[in-house]
Amino acid sequence: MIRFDILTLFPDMFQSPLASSVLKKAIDRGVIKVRVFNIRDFTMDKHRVVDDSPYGGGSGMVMKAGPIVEGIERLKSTNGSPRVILMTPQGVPFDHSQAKRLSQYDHLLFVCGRYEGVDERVRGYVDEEVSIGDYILMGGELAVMVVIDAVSRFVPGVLGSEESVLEESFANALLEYPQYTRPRVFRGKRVPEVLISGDHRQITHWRRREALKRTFIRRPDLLEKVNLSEGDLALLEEIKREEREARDN
Ligand code: 6GU
Repeated sequence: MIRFDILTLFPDMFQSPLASSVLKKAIDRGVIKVRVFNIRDFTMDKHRVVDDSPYGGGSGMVMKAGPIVEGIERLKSTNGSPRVILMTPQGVPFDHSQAKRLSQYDHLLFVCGRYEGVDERVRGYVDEEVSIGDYILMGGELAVMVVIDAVSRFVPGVLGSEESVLEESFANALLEYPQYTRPRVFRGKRVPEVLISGDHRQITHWRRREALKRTFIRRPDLLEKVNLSEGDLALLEEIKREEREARDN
């Protein structure tokens, strides 16, 4: 079981992603628990102000430290010791290994930044900062959903055992091989013969080759990090030769 708590100015954004598909089932089964808290509920002033203009001038608004820190401290005092994560484009890039690492905690508390940022003094109350890529989102809300989805895949009981094995594929750092289902011919395009052959050794070989080929063409950077077998390296040489020939023709 893993618990995800979220501090956000927009709790509504979390309703439908958590009410669908695998995450909903995991929540229903009690394997993951998600609670969403409105930062505005931790304000102390009459007008429940959560942001203000930046000292030193400039455009936009900055999220005030007070309500965020109050929220973090209140959730800590009532809920043990969550790992506190600030969602920001300035954070550590999120990837497969980060997802696996975060899944080892039993309690994560995400703080969603909005607007032009949060008061710098919030940083003293967070354990780490996470970004989901090199682009700017309106806020951390969608990024938190991405992180919860990817982390949950590593939590025992969220996926079926077959899917869990599949999860190894990115650790194995290759892109997936092409998949097909019925019909055998779709608008003139046939399913590769080998997949209907019933020859499982051939199918495994074909899939490995296609995975290597797809990775070589689309994400050659991934091949740098992966440990390839002698057989894989031989296939890769074949693939490279084919690609060269295709280009030269
Ligand atoms: Cl975590 N937040 C925002 N606002 N933008 C992002 C991001 C996070 N990760 C990538 N872009």
